Amino acid sequence: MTNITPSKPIQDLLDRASGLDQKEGDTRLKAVVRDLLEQVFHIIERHDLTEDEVWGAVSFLGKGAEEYGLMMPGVGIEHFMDLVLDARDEEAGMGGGTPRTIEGPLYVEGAPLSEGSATMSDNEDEGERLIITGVVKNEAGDPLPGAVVDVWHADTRGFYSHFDPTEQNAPFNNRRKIRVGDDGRFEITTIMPSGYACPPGGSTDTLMTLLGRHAARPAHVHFFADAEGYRHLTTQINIADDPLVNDDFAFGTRDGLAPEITREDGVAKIRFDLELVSSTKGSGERSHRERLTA
Ligand code: MBD
Ligand code: FE
Repeated sequence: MTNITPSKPIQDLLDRASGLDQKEGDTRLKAVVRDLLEQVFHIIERHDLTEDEVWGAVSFLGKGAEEYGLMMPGVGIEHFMDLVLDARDEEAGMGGGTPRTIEGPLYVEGAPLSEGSATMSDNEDEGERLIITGVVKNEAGDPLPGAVVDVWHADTRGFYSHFDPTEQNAPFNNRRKIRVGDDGRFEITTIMPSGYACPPGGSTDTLMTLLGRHAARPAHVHFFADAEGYRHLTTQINIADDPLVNDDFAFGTRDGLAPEITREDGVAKIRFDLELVSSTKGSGERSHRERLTA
């Protein structure tokens, strides 16, 4: 193993490559780019990477670009961001509420809005009927009238509308927004989703295979929750009896996010309350990541 990265010529190279010797440019970005480049240099040396490996990595990252939305959760960065945000909230004395967890890449802006309750399914889907009820409330347990929950999930094959390789999902099938009334309650009538598997042979699937991992998620239902004066919440419930519930390739399962399922007359029922934290106690609005709008 060589170790030239700490040497003066390479440290000078890093300074120049990241524009530290230039007046123009973005100071914060320069600092980040310098650290990033130094890590890359260090990794190349530490693992004795060959030219072919370096260019192979460039090619992989280039071809994989359209799957970065899957790669980020797959390698744990999206979950890590949740843990960082948790730690920042905690540090500021602003912890609590329903745990956040990853959004994933499959949200679509523009779902139909209804009051209090919604039937999610537009497609005929021969699956188990599922009813999810809950209350949007604050830390004191008071309901939050006017709060909006935005819900999305896969169909019984694990496919989402707008991302369905078979194109059988109607636009906004299994995507709804619900505005809650004075009691804070929402009721979702839908069909039990299946877990999600990354496109076979795609970049993420390939990377996971090379890491000796699988590329699948347990069945889950995504939520955004927003109320005036409260911190935005991005979360999910994972279906507790899915075999992958604690083996999610995207690390989305967290304590408190796999609520009990009860079954009555062939209908599965889940109770899931969304507890929001006062935004005078927190940073968070929803991230401005790129999203599909339809
Ligand atoms: C999903 O449905 C998802 O929620 C995540 C995080 C990654 C891939 C597919
Ligand atoms: Fe998902």
